[in-house]
Amino acid sequence: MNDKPLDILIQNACAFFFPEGKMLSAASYGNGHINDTFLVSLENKREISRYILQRINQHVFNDPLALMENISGVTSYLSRKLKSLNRDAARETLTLIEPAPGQNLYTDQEGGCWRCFPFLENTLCLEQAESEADLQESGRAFGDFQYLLSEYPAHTLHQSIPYFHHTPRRYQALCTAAETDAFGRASQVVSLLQFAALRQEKLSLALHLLEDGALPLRVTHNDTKLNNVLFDRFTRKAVCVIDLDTIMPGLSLYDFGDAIRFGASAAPEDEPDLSRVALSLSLFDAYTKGYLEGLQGSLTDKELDLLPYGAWLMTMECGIRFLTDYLEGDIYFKTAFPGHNLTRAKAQFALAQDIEKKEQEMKEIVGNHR
Ligand code: ADP
Ligand code: GN1
Ligand code: MG
Repeated sequence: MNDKPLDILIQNACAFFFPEGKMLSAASYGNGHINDTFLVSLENKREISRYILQRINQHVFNDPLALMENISGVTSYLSRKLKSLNRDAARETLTLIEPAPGQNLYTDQEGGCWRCFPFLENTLCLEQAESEADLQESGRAFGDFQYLLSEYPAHTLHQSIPYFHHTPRRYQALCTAAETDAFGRASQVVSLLQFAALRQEKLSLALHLLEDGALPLRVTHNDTKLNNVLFDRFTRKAVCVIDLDTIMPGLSLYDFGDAIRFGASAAPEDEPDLSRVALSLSLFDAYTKGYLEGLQGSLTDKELDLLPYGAWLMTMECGIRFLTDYLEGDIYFKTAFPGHNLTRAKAQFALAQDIEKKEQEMKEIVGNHR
């Protein structure tokens, strides 16, 4: 790391979380699109250990205290629950580092907010499933996570991002961004805007069913990408669901759908060659099997019926969000090259189109596992 001020901010954050510790090294880590994540190694009480230190993205999360209250509440609940089931709480849930009770957030001289977790050693974080078993495992982990939280007092959770999966609002934001066209990019994306406009009505279905009481509100993770699960390096079993920033009351369709969007696609979410973008039905099958196993039969018939729709909805929503960010000048998602958000949006819409063609097969697969 060459950035001197950042180096100092990291050292100060380590001094807050480990008043008696000595930082040995720190480096940027992982492929998250939102927070600044660092792997730090430090000596504390004569032992060398590694930690994940994160600077919270305050453009995305504008109430870090509320966000940390959610994470603290959920991780301590999960820890108690796992212990009561004789499971390994130190490994199967994230644990916040607190130098004193309740002190899990450090605010630096610039107003940046930091938190710290033990680095889960001997784990793997996958950007793409290498086998159907990998995806099935991630499904089991997210299903289990939702199951473990099924009695969590949902009303105590803050909305860390209000209207996060309110797809019709996401579509409205896209229309506004296209009308404003602050970066003169709208003319390049006319066919993508048309693609979304043609599907506008179908974007509201899940929320209508929620309003009508046909779908239950649950405690959901809301960001169920494969790289938000850690796998045991030796057994290749999923051990821990991470990235708990968006835990909020939501629909099971969101968690199922987002995981399919990312993990059951034959290509990465930013694949430039659209001929390679397609839903893999074998990966869809594997995830469905694992997810329903983890949930131990707790979904309603209506939720099961709508799982394929959830996959379509989350893929459309993510494409809409990438496209909006492109039109707004790439201010939300981290990007690696100019036009990255546009490439991502094109890939998501291509995937949504393929999902439309495979709806019947997806329904049959869900039918086989219910
Ligand atoms: P973002 O919100 O930016 O996606 P994440 O919380 O998902 O941030 O963290 C980014 C990456 O850091 C993860 O994908 C994973 O590779 C790694 N990571 C996060 N927490 C841990 C942990 N406790 N142990 C090991 N790796 C972790
Ligand atoms: C972001 O934080 P990360 O990289 O796990 C985003 C998700 C998107 C995803 C697209 C808080 O997830 O909603 O689906 O990128 N998280 C937030 O890859 O907006
Ligand atoms: Mg993440």
